[in-house]
Amino acid sequence: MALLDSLTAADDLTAAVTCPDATLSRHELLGRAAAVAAGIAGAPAVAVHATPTAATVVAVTAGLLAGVPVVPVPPDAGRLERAHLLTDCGATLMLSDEPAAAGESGLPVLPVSRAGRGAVPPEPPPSKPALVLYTSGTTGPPKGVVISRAAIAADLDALAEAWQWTAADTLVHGLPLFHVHGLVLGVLGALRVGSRLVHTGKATPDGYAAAGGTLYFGVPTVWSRICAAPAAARALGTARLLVSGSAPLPVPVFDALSALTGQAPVERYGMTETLITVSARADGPRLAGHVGTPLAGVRTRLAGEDGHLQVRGPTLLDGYLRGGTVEPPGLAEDGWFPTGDIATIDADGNHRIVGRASTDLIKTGGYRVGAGEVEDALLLHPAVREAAVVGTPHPDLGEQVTAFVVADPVGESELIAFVAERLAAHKRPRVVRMVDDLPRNPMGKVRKSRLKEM
Ligand code: MLC
Ligand code: AMP
Repeated sequence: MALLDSLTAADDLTAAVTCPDATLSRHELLGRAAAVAAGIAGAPAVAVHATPTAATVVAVTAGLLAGVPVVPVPPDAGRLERAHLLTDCGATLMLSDEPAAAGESGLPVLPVSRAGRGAVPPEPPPSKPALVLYTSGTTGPPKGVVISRAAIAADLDALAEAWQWTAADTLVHGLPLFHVHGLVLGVLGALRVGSRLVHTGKATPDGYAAAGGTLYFGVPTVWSRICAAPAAARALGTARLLVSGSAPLPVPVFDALSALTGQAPVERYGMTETLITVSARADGPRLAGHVGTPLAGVRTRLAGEDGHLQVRGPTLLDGYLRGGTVEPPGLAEDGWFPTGDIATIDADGNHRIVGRASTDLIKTGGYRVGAGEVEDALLLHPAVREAAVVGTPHPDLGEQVTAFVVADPVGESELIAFVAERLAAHKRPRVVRMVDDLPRNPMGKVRKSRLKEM
């Protein structure tokens, strides 16, 4: 079924999407998005100032209706990051109700919430790119991952099957609308399945508890905070399914959530490049520390002695955006995508993510942060001579961004603020440690495993 078929078929007047700024019925969402779509038709790509609002839902839907690739831009992206995204992605317009949303890029900003009602255009072909999601690699600035309509449709249908997700559900979450978790699953999933969506603005325990949903999405940090607020956790006991993903859910959080809500969470695993590929099922076992079995249509295998997880199936990216063209991803010789994660698979097919192959990709609060991008930002500071960034264990965030810096006299908070001005908020180091020199191997490469131990 084409990506938007179910949305365009169900043109009803009941509340479909509730965000802190507005509630929209499907009729309102579709009409408004169609009006915006008419204004962007034929654009090479459109940027969206991706605040957690109904305006963002309208803007993204408009891009999908028009068949114009949507590039969600983190609202807190620092100057450097915003400039990189907006030049790299080739967007000629930004959709937002905030006139200043395009920053210094000079892109024209088209408002979305005052749009009237337009006629729904015909569905674009499934092979067309739907989204360009920017995500960090180990080095350099974030890369644009091009994701087709067909990949999204395949992933959402497989998730709906695994989770018994239907139009009778009310989905609740408070995740950012510029990544796979909050946007693809959290918005497009609800629109495709036909379930109501309540976005809580911020992912707080009280917000989740008050929303009265049947299906909840969260990253492990959110679940850990909910467990620390037992009254809120107990209020989720009436929900049908609590889903965790984007980072490892610590076993003590799995256990606490199970005890407080009376049900074990469903864990699932994915990546920007592959969408969600492995998940526990609504009708299957939910094992702490495990992320379940491959979704329908997805195959997985372990390569090499360490158990490098590779995946293949209909949900993979088209490629990375490079210089205006889509460059195919580096696949193993026989077409499998190397995830960079190390995993084990038990006799029943249950997957366990053991860790990442590279120390240069950090997961903090569910956000993926490339060490190289933060190091590059630190090195722009005139006092900084050398910088090495690693993830170190953090009880709330999983990992925290920790920087080791060789520098002329400069305050740690000055360096943190310096990064914050250039990159998104969660990429700021939480800790900066001044050192006389960095541990290096005989080739001169920084020994990051040594830094992690310090
Ligand atoms: C943060 N703060 C700092 C700081 N870092 N202050 C000083 N120095 C630093 N280095 C500030 C923040 O700005 C914030 O301030 C306050 O400290 C608390 O920050 P926080 O602890 O990070 O919490 P919070 O803002 O509440 O966010 C936690 C969170 C968030 C879990 C809600 O991290 C989040 O939404 N994560 C989701 C990421 C996600 O969706 N990933 C999916 C990727 S897709 P203030 O003033 O703002 O309160 C994917 C595929 C898949 O992975 O499998 O799903
Ligand atoms: P991102 O591209 O931001 O989606 O990050 C993808 C990475 O998040 C994966 O490569 C994993 O390292 C990690 N990840 C996602 N879901 C899980 C999970 N359930 N358990 C452990 N790690 C996860």
